[in-house]
Amino acid sequence: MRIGVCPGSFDPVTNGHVDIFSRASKMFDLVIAAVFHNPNKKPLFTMEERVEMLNLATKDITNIKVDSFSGLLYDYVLQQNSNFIVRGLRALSDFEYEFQRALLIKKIVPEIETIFMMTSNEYSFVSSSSIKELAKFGGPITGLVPECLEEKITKRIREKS
Ligand code: COD
Repeated sequence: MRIGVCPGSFDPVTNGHVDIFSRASKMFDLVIAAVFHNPNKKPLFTMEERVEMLNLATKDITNIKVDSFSGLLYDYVLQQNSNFIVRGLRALSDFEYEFQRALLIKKIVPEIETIFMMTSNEYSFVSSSSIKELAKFGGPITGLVPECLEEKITKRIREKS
């Protein structure tokens, strides 16, 4: 069984993320959307909320599992019996960071391949941080995040601002 792991913070999940999951689901038997628990960061949404939101956002993808992990990504990938990390690429700035990480992981665990998927045109400018900034100042996030989560995301961002 070919398993692809899509790791991220997903704070919050955007349509750019969902687009990557959906396209990856056509390449793998199972896609795992894995939320990283970073003890050094204070996210806008708790781990449980991010997992729940991902479950709602991906309800139409039949071969996806939502999970969370802490520690090193490559350990998690191996624990899941996978050899594939799937990452999305937007701008050149993504490339530099991703390139270094992929090479580092490859050096430590040669059997793990990192696969990069180009962002779709309509989501190339979408990021969790831009959603947070936009909503904070009253901008519209319609079409940038899953419709079923729009209200929850807007409400939380405005409450915390
Ligand atoms: N279009 C396409 N792809 C997108 C878009 C978009 N609009 N927006 C985001 N993406 C992609 C990102 O490029 C990324 O691939 C993925 O979606 C998730 O994005 P984020 O921003 O939610 O998550 P990140 O990039 O902050 O996640 C970082 C990790 C949690 C993966 C990383 O910190 C990690 O692996 N941590 C574990 C510790 C570890 O192993 N460190 C590395 C040692 S080498």
